[in-house]
Amino acid sequence: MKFCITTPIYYINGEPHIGHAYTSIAADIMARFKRLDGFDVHLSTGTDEHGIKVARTAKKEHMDVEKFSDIVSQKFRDMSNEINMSYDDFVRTTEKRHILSAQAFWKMLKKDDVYKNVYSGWYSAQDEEYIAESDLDENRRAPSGATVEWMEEESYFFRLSAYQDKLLDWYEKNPDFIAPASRRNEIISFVKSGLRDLSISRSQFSWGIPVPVDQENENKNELKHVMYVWIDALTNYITSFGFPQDKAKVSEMMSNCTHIVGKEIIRFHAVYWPAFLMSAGIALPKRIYAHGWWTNDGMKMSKSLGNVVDPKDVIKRYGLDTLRYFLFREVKFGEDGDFSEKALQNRFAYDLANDLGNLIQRVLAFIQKRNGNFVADYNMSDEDRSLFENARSIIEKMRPAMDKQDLHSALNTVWDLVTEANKYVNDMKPWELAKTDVNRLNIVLTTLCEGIRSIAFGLAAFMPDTARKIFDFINVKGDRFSEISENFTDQHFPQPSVLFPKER
Ligand code: ME8
Repeated sequence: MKFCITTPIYYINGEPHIGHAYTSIAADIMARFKRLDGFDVHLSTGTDEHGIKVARTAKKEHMDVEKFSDIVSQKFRDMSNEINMSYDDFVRTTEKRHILSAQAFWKMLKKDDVYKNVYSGWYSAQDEEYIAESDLDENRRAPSGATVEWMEEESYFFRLSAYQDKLLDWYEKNPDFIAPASRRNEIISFVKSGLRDLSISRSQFSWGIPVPVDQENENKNELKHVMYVWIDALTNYITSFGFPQDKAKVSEMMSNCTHIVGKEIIRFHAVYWPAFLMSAGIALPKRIYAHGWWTNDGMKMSKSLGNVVDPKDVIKRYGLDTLRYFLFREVKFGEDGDFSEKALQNRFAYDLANDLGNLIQRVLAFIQKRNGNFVADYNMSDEDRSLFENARSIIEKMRPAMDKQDLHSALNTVWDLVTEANKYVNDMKPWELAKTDVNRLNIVLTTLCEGIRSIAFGLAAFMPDTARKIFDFINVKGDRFSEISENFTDQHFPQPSVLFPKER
């Protein structure tokens, strides 16, 4: 079974920060979970490099825009590696394969849907978005707070107005297409309020993909257009699926594809993109999930305020898996969150070092005291069965939550098992059984090892390094959830190391 998942491709006008890392880690967790569950996964990410915003930033830095793109795009690739993102593809919109793909896509739009006219109106370069007069605030700024500039130029238009009913029909027939529900409602009322045709090319600057019909008319001395940066950017998803080569494969991948985006760009993904795809005759994605926004100590993160959280910094001080855990345990995925050092410290000390770290240490160090030899025994009593069964069914419990992108509930399920296992150690007192009843001791340790293995599988998508260490402590390969149902046999465990050392 195919499972495709994407992140937005990030603008390269600034450095990567915790917000970008958040989306990329979320998509990575979903991709890893599905791989462990036996799916054929394709995870794509990348950088959005064209448009007036990037061209102006490069100019401000006195750099050639191509060179500038290479440097900043590389920083996003570095970030993807630093957060241990298991991407299968990294698309740059300046790559030849993408330019060809975007041009082929343009040509597939229904002829009637594209026409030339003059655009006049407001444009926010910061958002790379056309802003309707009625959407300007009292200071005549875009809803995002960005300044707008008047634009008047010849432009190609996409007949978005013709897609209003088709889109509403699609949303109704596919109730899971947009999530969470609040975003779905927001999009439905936006579309119901009426759709205006969308300007899809720019003629006053050149940092973009040439509109193919214009390129073909080169000799005829026509005004040249480049594609509007959003039609260029959205096409990246099918570029990654091999468009325009094998169109059947692209449609198959699209219909198994989930786009993960921040809530501020849901309209582009849930309105414009499906309309473009309908026009081009390519399958729509399966689902679009919009998550919330992170602030820093209650303030919007911005370069000018100097309060942007750098993931590298957090990783250096607390470790990568602490960051990956914190982001999805602290805040329900889909809602806004506030980043605070104190909250991060608490999660590290209580959940990770104390609950999880101690459980692993106390059980596995105990087995070490017995020379690391572990004799499995499955003659369990009712009191052992409860933990054993919860351990064996952990993935079944996580699956429905993961399928709804409810990462928070899935992670809570793992923590319930951590709590249950800790309580079981306290109740069963293996250190006493060692003196009185070695048979019972073997059963208790077997039950605990089952618990630990399941916890590691539950965490494997969220905290891959930590899970790997735990798997190594208990001789488990850890590359498929199906391993959970294998019985432990008699074996020798290596010395476990401390998972979350207090001093870093
Ligand atoms: O919008 N909290 O790129 P972008 C949570 N190029 N997520 C955040 C965040 C925050 N504070 N800040 C950024 C673009 N993000 C376009 C996308 S896709 C075809 C083109 C994340 O660099 C979140 O996923 O502005 C958001 O949607 C994305 O970064 C915006 O990245």
